[in-house]
Amino acid sequence: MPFTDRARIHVEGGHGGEGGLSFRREARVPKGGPDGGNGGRGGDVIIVADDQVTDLSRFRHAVHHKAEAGSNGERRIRHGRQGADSEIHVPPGTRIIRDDAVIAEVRKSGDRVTVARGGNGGVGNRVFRSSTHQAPRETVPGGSGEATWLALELRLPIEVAIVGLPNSGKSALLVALTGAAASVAPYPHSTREPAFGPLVDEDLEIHVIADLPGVAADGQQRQDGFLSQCERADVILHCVDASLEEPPAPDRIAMVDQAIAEFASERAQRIVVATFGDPSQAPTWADLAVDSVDGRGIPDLQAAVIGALGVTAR
Ligand SMILES: Nc1nc2c(ncn2[C@@H]2O[C@H](COP(=O)(O)OP(=O)(O)OP(=O)(O)O)[C@@H](O)[C@H]2O)c(=O)[nH]1
Ligand SMILES: [Mg+2]
Repeated sequence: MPFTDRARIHVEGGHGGEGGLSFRREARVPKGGPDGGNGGRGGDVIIVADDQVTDLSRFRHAVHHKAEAGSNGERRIRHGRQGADSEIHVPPGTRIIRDDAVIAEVRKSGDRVTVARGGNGGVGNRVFRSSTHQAPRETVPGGSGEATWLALELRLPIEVAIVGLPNSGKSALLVALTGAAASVAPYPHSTREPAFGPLVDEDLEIHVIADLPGVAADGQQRQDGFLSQCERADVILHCVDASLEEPPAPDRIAMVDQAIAEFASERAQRIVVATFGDPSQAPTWADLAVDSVDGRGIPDLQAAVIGALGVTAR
């Protein structure tokens, strides 16, 4: 299933169990009293962050999530059982949105948010008994569970985002920096999904680098792209093909900067990388030049990324 970072789901708490209507019937007891128990509460729908879940693709087919109903109150003052909660497992970093507003976010594995409460259990006729009202037939029905549509949005916890125009060498750079098995090909849009690779620093800490497809050749954001995933990145590696003359590199840089502006964090450090470049002569518009195919300039870039992460992470 293709990587998916957005979903729409419908959630509904369980219905409350009905209040019981019943009278005690015993041999030789002429007037049995009311003995209907209360209904059980409906279960809640709870969103749970789970690091075993990596994206939201499962919600393409799992749209409706309903918790179990409470069971009905029964004779002999037996109260209904509470309905089981329904847990929806999502990746850490998922935002929960209702009516275009973010209502919650589950950040680390184990975080939980109740998104639809179950209905209250009904009240059985036993409760309505009084000295003047010996044989009540009143009950209160179980309440409906809350129901709503929600949007889910995954923001990956990536530290370094690689962005750039199609065919600018993003995937080749990811491979050179991390050894990831990303698809590298001499035609635009060969990468359809984000690809990830680990960059290991001197303390053997792993930093996740992601190749984010998503800018079209005209600088527009592609609808099927994943540019918004650069939001959490501390470092943005902006690939610019140094072998291309037209449009001029500064114009190409501005196009991509504009496409990521709505997502990139203000504190993110940006490194402009001249790909297809000569590391001994970085162009004036670039911070560094590399050749991702023969690996020249890559160790310097790795050091620059780790240095930048150290500054951002403090
Ligand atoms: N010589 C040289 N070739 C490169 C370099 N970077 C990328 N290439 C080649 O350029 C072509 C495109 O590179 P990709 O890494 O697939 O480009 P991309 O930006 O990921 O492209 P899309 O995913 O299609 O947008 C491939 O054939 C790469 O081998 C580089 O620094 N030097
Ligand atoms: Mg690619």
